[in-house]
Amino acid sequence: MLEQEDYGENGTIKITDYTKAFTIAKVVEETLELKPEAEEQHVILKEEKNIIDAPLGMTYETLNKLLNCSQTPKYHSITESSDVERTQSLNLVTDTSAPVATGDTVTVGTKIWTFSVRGDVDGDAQLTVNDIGVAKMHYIGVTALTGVYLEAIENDDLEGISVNDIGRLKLAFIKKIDDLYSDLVNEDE
Ligand SMILES: [Ca+2]
Ligand SMILES: [Ca+2]
Repeated sequence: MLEQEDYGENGTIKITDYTKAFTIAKVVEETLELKPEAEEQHVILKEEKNIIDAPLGMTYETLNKLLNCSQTPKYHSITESSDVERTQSLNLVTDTSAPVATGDTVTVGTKIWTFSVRGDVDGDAQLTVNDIGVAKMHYIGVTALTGVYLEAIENDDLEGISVNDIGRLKLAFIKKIDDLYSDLVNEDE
């Protein structure tokens, strides 16, 4: 804390003690918050996991409008190289009209959040038969998904991957439900 005597006549701070000088150094805030309207658009910030949930098809542009960041956010997407080793790298997003995919990131200063797009389990920004396949492999224990990829399957109110989560992926894929946020419908309809 600075005491009254630390201030000079015209409000300037007299640095007599360097430990005080450090405490008044401006801390660069690196914050990301969601605007109130984000929730109704199914964008959810999972603070403790550094994950942002987004719906299928949402573009970086749209997402960007729902974020309040202390600095200009930068978006990166995973692209796979065409070389034999198929290495993956994160590249700066230049086309903001493209949809966000599971595994993409947003950076504010030095802080990074990763996107999990509900239904996009394999990270290609779409819900295809492959997503259902990857989800099933996880469910039967052949592979173990983690992080944003696991989060992308979670689409009912119960925590943990159940047959219902997989079922809802299928229903959305065959368009029996409008999207992964719809209430369950009668499959016989
Ligand atoms: Ca996908
Ligand atoms: Ca679940």
